[in-house]
Amino acid sequence: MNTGRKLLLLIATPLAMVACATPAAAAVINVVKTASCGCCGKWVEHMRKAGHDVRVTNVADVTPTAHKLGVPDDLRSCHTSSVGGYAIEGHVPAADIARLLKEKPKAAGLSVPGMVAGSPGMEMGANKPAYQTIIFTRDGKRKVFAQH
Ligand SMILES: [Cu+2]
Repeated sequence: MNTGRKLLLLIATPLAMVACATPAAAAVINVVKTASCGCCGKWVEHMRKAGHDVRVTNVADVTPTAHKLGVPDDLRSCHTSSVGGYAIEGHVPAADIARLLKEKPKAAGLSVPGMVAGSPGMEMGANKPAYQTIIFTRDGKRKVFAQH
């Protein structure tokens, strides 16, 4: 290898590493789930693939965390996360979270209520019913944030 190429590699390699480690939407996401929840783990993988720093805490019961973060009971799912001061309930797609963090609306968080087939972490082949991501506030207001 000639000196010129070596030099180029020395410069290019750290740049490439920085580009991989810090995508634009990278954030710290704290996930609270039960140890036995398989689809929760798959959602964690989905978020990690999107470049986020996902930190998982396993608990016996997710409900106290969901209540603390202001998730209404009828919008509950299998796991509760927090990112940038927002609650993220259930299998919310990474793209919705990126938009939330960019737009920073006045809200408590996002939810994909229940366990919708076809949402990230709930892939079931061709079974992909339409579903909505709901945005909600602490005082009980909610509306559709995204249609999938
Ligand atoms: Cu789930």
